Amino acid sequence: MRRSPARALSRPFIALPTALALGALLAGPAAPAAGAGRTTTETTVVIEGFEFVPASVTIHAGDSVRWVNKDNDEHTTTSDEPGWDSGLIVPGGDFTQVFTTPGTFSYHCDLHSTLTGKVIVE
Ligand SMILES: [Cu+2]
Repeated sequence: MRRSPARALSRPFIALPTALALGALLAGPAAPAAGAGRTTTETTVVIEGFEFVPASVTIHAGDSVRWVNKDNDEHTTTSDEPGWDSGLIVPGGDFTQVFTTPGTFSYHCDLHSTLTGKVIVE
């Protein structure tokens, strides 16, 4: 009985970023395209006290999530399914991932199995 207004999103907005994201997945963290001029939202997740805060974020396709490590230990943000892997994020470091495909994406820290979170892309 759930309505899914997300389905109404027009696909032309998703097609190009998807291609870019696929490239990013293959090549690792990609530098943001300079002057791309797309209007997107960036949501910040703080890694603090060995937790992702907030542990669950909801964004729209085309938006990005930026993880900022405020712990004194290294962490990663790594999708449970094949998707993205930040590699080590040093204390004070950050990592940004663009999400172009609607869905629910669970992730974890490769170094600390108790660190888990999810990104819901509408
Ligand atoms: Cu960790």
